Amino acid sequence: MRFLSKITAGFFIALLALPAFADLPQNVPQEKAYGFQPAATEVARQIHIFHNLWLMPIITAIVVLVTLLMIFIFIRFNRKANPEPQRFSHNSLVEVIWTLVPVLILVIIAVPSFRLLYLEDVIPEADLTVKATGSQWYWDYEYTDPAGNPDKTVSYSSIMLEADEAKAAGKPRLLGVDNPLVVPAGKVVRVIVTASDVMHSFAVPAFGVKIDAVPGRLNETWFKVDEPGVYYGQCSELCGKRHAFMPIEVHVLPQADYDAWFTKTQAEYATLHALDGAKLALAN
Ligand SMILES: [Cu+2]
Repeated sequence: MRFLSKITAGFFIALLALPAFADLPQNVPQEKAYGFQPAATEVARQIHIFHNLWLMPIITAIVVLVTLLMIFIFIRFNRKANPEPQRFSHNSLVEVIWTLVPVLILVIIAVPSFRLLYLEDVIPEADLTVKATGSQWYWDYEYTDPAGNPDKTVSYSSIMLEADEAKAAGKPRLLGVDNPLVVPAGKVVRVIVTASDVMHSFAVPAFGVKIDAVPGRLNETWFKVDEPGVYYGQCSELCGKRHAFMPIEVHVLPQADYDAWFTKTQAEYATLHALDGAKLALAN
């Protein structure tokens, strides 16, 4: 009985911790924190509402109910209190109830869940398309143009900074990269995701985005971030020994800054490509 009361007490103390699901103040994971990072997109906000205000109360109520029933049974029907057990094994009414009630609960969960999946899956008309390719162990980003205009495309690799480099750059360890993904604020960004070698997963928690990167296959998702800022994500599909070291860093800039970045980056990389080409020509 003492053991039981300890478990029960532990359970209720754990319940007290539940209201701590408030959003965290920054865009990076916090020391000793749990719960979600602050939502930066409408999709993430809806995911948080679904989890915090819908799923959590339902599962908490179920856990509390089952715990109370268990405690009641332990007290009321133990060998001392109830030395002569009943011999029946079926009760149709009870069986109908314990089948129908869970079905009803699942339907109550399913309806907003499908609504949310629809919101994530149906991409609004995109202002910008970026292709993210996962490779062991970094990401390639490719800005594509639906009209096929080469002046509007640029591609580069995004590789994690080592601890000392990250410190020097003022970026968080294991999350900062050399060339982040850069997108404009307030615009619908469509992300096409694939992989070059094994499966990876493109995930940015603050955006509510997590989608598998599968070799030979294109997956797509989207996000629209209202507030400019720096957001971090990580590969979320176990992909080899450096799986933990291929983070995703996203800079969301006001449109004018984004345009300036794009022009600058394009010029810079075009020069690099030209240099590479010249080197190749010399080598041959
Ligand atoms: Cu991975």
